[in-house]
Amino acid sequence: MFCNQCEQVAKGGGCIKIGTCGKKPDVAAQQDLLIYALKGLSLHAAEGRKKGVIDTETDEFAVSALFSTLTNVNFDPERFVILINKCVELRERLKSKVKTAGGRVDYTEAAAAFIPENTLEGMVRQGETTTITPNEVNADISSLEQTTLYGLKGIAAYAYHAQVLGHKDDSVYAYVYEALSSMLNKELSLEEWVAIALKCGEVNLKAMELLDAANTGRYGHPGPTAVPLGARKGKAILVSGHDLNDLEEILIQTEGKGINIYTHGEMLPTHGYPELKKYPHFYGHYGTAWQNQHKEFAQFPGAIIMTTNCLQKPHDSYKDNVFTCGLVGWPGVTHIRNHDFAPATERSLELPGFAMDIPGKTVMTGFARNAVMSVADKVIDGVKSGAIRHFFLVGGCDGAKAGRNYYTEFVEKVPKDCVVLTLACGKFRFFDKDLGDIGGIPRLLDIGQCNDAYSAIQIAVALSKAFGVSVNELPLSMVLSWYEQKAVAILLTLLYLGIKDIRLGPTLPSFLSPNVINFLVQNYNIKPITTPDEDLAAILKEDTVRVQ
Ligand code: SF4
Ligand code: SF3
Repeated sequence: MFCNQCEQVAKGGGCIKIGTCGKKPDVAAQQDLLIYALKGLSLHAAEGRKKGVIDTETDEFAVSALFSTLTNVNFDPERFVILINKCVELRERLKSKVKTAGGRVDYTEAAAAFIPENTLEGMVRQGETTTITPNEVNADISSLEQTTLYGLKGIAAYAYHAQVLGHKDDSVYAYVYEALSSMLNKELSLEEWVAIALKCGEVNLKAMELLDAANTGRYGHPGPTAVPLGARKGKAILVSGHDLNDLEEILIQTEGKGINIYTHGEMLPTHGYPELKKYPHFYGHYGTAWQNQHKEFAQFPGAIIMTTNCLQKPHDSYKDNVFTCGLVGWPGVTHIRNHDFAPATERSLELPGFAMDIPGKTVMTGFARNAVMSVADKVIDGVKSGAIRHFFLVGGCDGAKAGRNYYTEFVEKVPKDCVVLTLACGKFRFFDKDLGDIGGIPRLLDIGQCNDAYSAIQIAVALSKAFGVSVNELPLSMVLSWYEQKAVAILLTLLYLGIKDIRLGPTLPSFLSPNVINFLVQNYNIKPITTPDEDLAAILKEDTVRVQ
């Protein structure tokens, strides 16, 4: 196996024996084979678009399949067998439609006509021949191709959540096919790959916009909400991942059953949505970010439902309490089908639940774009009067590496006249800190999940309009942390928008070649994080220069 798609990549720039994430070589090979099959499908789908042939099932399948290969989503080889076979079945159906419409179907690329073996072992062998080899990794074109592939996986995650709620846009699917089929074209130049990678950022903005419209359209705009970190006496279900639709179903199906619903990890911001927080049994938040689940899930006295990433290998002590749904999977863990959460509900009733009320502090969430813009006047006055000196967007993924303490320390050291905006699971390093407020505006504002990056971008754009300057000229700095491929997609979007001076950590992606890194530094002034003191001093000094 060779995988380098996330920040947890093994030393040497690739996981080659087993993933640090727990991904085994058979699953890695199947993921590679699924991507290969999707590239073949994409040739036909791209051609189909030229002839007006669009197959909705194929479009939705393609993004779901891509999402299933994102870090910490599916570890179950049997599920990949189904996905690979389905991919080929849909490809053949599409091919005949394209042929009927007068389109080209005689591609010489092997992926366009690939037939999977009929056993798991056979597919694994086929997959191994499609795996990228380490010596390809540092070539610049290969680096841009990998960046695009990982960005595509991020796009797929957003597009998947949006399409589940009925929000779709053909430009997103069209780009997915265009980019995947480009990976079969070995004639493309470096410049062409730079354009494809930047377009990934543009299309991701669209996918995030779709998701924002899907979530706010269905569940309302999030508003500031206090979320208890303690527990309420009674039976309990813990919901993790990012999918609001799954959470809503769980809330509906547990109504009146005496079960309290708790969020874990990236589900925390869902407490801010009017159409979710109306359920009286939607109680509070339990635990922190994904990498702490072994400890936290073992202690939770109820059923645990993983709606999306980030799943880690469940320990035997709590494996029977874990349920997966959507694209998430782990061998031997019960998978919820057709939104029927009865197995999880039944399990939660067998488990003890919380024996008594456990008091705890509360944290605030729900400062998405609508909530922040509703106090825009106060924010603008605060900046103009000098009460607010600078905004820091400290956002992104969390992970297990010790270097991620940087983000905790950074937030602790942010001067009192500055505001910290945050999103995604990296916030669990500081989410329960009381940073106080500036003239009624909290100094720590939780915009939401990584899936709400669109909201953060809209806030930045609104501020730039209000001050009549570009986003780069605002007293706003982005200090980001990455782990999986949604972060790659978001980063490409920020570059597409021309955002400069991003500080990125805890390390730079291993799939970026030295020349690609140089390109990013020269054109966007991307910087690796250093120390909180050094970075804060540099940012605030730049500010002084700007104000003068
Ligand atoms: Fe390694 Fe990350 Fe790939 Fe898992 S997803 S195998 S940790 S690079
Ligand atoms: Fe976290 Fe997986 Fe990226 Fe959604 S839950 S931000 S890492």
